[in-house]
Amino acid sequence: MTRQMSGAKMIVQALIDQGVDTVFGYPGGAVLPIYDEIHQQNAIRHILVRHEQGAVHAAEGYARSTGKPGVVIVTSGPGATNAVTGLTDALMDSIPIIVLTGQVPTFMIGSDAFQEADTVGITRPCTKHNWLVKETDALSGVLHEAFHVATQGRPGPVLVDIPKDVQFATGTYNAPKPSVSHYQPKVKGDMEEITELVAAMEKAKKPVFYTGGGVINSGPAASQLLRELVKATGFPITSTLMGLGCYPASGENWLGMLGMHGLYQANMAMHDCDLLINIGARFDDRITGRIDAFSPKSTKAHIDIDPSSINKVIKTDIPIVGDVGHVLEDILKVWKSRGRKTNAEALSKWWAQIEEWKAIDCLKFKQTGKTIKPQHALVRLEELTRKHDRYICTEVGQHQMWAAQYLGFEDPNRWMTSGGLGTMGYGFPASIGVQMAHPDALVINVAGEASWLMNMQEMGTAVQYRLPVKQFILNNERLGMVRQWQELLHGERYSQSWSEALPDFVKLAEAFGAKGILCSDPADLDDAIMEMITHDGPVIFDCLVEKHENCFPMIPSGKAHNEMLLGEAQTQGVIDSKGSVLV
Ligand SMILES: Cc1cc2nc3c(=O)[nH]c(=O)nc-3n(C[C@H](O)[C@H](O)[C@H](O)COP(=O)(O)OP(=O)(O)OC[C@H]3O[C@@H](n4cnc5c(N)ncnc54)[C@H](O)[C@@H]3O)c2cc1C
Ligand SMILES: Cc1ncc(C[n+]2csc(CCOP(=O)(O)OP(=O)(O)O)c2C)c(N)n1
Repeated sequence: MTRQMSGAKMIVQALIDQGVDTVFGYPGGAVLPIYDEIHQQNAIRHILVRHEQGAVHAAEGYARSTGKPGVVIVTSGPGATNAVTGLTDALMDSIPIIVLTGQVPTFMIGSDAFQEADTVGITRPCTKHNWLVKETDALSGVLHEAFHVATQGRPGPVLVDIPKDVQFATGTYNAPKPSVSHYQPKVKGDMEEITELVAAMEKAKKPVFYTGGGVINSGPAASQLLRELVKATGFPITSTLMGLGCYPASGENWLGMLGMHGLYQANMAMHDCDLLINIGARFDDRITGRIDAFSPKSTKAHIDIDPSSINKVIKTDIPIVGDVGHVLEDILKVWKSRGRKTNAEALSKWWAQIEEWKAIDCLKFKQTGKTIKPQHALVRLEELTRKHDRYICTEVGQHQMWAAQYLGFEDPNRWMTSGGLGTMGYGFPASIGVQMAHPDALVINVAGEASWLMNMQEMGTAVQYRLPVKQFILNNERLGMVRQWQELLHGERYSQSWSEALPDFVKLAEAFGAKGILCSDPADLDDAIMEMITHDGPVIFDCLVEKHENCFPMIPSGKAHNEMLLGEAQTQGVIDSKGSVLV
């Protein structure tokens, strides 16, 4: 169906036709025609953030928690440049985002016009694809293509830069048509390679599933198929930070997260396994540690929708390009048709070894004295909230790793964190995006005080839209993760890692018209958390915690999986594969 309308109207129409219900944005001169159209309709809700970085992270939170793309509208120049951190974050973590930027009129491009920036140039390296639209007739086609590119294959951020004269002019609007795009990523895996993997699974003595964000990207059906495969084979399963929830934390075969701050048993299983099955993960350096010592004895299979991910970091023996959901379905079919075989005797020995590793209890800690340990705060938060319809966001630092370790995720899309870019300031706006998508859910952002301050202006957004987001700040008055590295790796020289001149968070909450809660005594913690979750508006929870607590386990960068540092409670030191202290 085609219709004549202005470019600005086309933008709103295309969003409606793409099923968008919410956009996050901030107006300015170069997008005023679009905002004029937004004002005259009710189909799409616009959320006015307080900073464009906040808009993109909110859209990321919306996208990750729903599986639908997030949409952002910002103005030219500073509006676009403020969006760059969010775009890079979404690119690193494969989050589908469509960012629409205003641009100076086409006839002024290149003249150093007011609020002109080379937005497509600046964002080319941090988007999956971007477009500058110079003709109104081309606009609707580009907008539909933008949604297709953002969501198909490996998801990611895209940007459409739209000059103001293109927004004002009248042109032909085309409704979206299925399958007109040239971009058609391969979703079905090659059956020969799938059969090779199944044959390896039948023989494996020490297999492990290493799963990641790709399982979440593939959708809830992929997580169900993964659960079926794990149950059917009895293999142990671990996951990256980005994959938490793809297999339930309460599941029998769960080893916990792996990697730099992963669990002892997960890292040891990765190191000692003979068959490593990577399902939608990308061999990130927080996982591999020292490359030449990474899982040295295993045959490696890698299922990934992005061919460029395969062999990028680690050489793979069985590469399978395809969508996790499709490939898992085929693996199960082939495995069942060949008689559902596994090497049961070897597997039971493998599990016995894993149980020994688990017995080290690498997350053990002692809550003693009058100061709250951050781990204890999270254990109590978990206990008091896990039965709720709960979504967790985080900022970046120690609190993020503790949240990954001590909170349990039973389902996909419940955990929003900045993994690849590690963007302090991500969590608060992300929690706003999540709450917009799930108005009745309990949405908690586990934060460090330093990260949280990076986008604290979004308190205004939370209050304006009555979003009851809970900001659970583990306040150690330190840039904790930086301080930890300085303690362990830089001779305790604490260069610039203090959070000085901190605000009174209770007064800050009140200044915005929200509720503030201060808690410093372990004895008050449960009541204070209950007060937070039962309050029906936004809350800043200032939890004063132990200042010099370190996050363990930790694999120092450049070390191997079996060279983990453990905390005092587990015999601090570097331990070898049998659990004995090396240094
Ligand atoms: C302070 C800090 C500490 C960290 N420590 C750890 C740690 O200890 N452990 C840890 O795990 N991480 C840690 N991280 C996160 C880490 O940096 C990476 O972000 C993370 O490990 C990457 O996860 P992933 O491999 O699952 O990849 P993702 O970034 O989620 O990538 C997903 C992969 O799946 C593919 N894919 C996407 N969609 C599909 C689909 N539909 N089908 C098939 N494939 C698909 C993509 O092409 C990509 O290769 C830390 C981050 C920070 C900030
Ligand atoms: C935007 C940005 N700047 C710097 C860093 C480097 N960095 C990683 S963690 C961290 C400290 C975070 O402190 P806080 O938010 O208080 O959390 P904590 O580690 O204390 O839990 C810093 C500075 C980063 N990840 N992101």
